[in-house]
Amino acid sequence: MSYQSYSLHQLGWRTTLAHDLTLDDFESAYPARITAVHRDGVAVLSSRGHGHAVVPHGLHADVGAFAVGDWVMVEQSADRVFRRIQRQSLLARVAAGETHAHQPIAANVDTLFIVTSCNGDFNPSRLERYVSLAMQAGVTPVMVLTKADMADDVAAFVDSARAIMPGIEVRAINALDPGSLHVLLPWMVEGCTVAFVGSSGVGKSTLTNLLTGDVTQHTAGIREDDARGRHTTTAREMFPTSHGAWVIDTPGMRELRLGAADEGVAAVFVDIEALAEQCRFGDCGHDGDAGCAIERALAEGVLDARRLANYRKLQRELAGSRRSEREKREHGRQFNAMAKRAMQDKRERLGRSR
Ligand SMILES: Nc1nc2c(ncn2[C@@H]2O[C@H](COP(=O)(O)OP(=O)(O)OP(=O)(O)O)[C@@H](O)[C@H]2O)c(=O)[nH]1
Ligand SMILES: [Mg+2]
Ligand SMILES: [Zn+2]
Repeated sequence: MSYQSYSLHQLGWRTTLAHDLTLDDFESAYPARITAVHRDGVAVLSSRGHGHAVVPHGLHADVGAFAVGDWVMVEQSADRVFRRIQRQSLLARVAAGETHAHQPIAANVDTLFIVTSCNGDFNPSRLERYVSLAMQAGVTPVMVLTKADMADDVAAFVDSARAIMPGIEVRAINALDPGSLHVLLPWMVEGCTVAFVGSSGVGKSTLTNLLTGDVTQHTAGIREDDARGRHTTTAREMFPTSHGAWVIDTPGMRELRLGAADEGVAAVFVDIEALAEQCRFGDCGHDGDAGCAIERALAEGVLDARRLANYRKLQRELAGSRRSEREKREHGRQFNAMAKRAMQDKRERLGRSR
């Protein structure tokens, strides 16, 4: 890895980021970009070069407080994060388990390379989730189909990928061949940030190495029997590329649970949402109701049953996540009310004893 320093422009600074800053911020601190998040602080890059900045306890309280790609202000006098600058975009998922905590994947990303392979990993329902994630965050999704060198019918994979969302960009690639890198170059613009996501073993780190022109990231073969990877990459990290763009490599995901991604899901399933508007009744349940445009499209073969089932599944998940958010808020309200009552009781008791 090189230890050179970068100008703000090279690091991807946008003038809009400064809207969140005051003159005071600039007097005592300087902007830096997070390249990795560690337990005891963050790795940063700035006009001063590479550095490590500790995160004061109060700032770290929130699990998702910092993400790779975040801009932060670092104190001039100490290598300490002063505060985070408002994000332009955030890719986040809901952590596994019952807590529904949001887990950041990467911040300030321009393009999300959604990586899958032309093999058993290819799964349209999972890809619809990834594209929803990008659309929700306002990040451009690009579908990257690796292992094109190993498939008999690459065109069939490309066609299925194109059907995920109208107008989505799809590129098939052999990530082992530096000569095929040109298909990703349109998004490798100076100061822009791209991130790779996808299952383990699809070639995210192989592509990262190709773009950085380095072998910084370890890669490993997949299991022959089921095409599954071995979770080789374990941390998210951002690297410079020879094209001046930034690339974020991430660990392979087992599942992608969406949080409040209503708009993202609606953007991916515009076809189904448009059909629903053509149903005869406004409150159509799309389940045996008369004049249902969705059922008609299914019967005519215009709409794929798998796609509709996934849309319904995602709608149920979104409703679940709205419910859990409401419950969290309600819980907070009950707690506040209880604390207020306790304070009142105490005041009354004190008043009586005087
Ligand atoms: N033939 C072929 N092999 C590939 C291609 N892309 C990746 N591979 C191989 O697939 C295996 C997995 O690649 P990685 O880059 O480690 O995959 P990853 O997505 O980073 O996986 P995790 O870090 O586990 O999430 C390696 O053996 C790569 O050499 C490709 O386009 N063609
Ligand atoms: Mg990897
Ligand atoms: Zn209907």
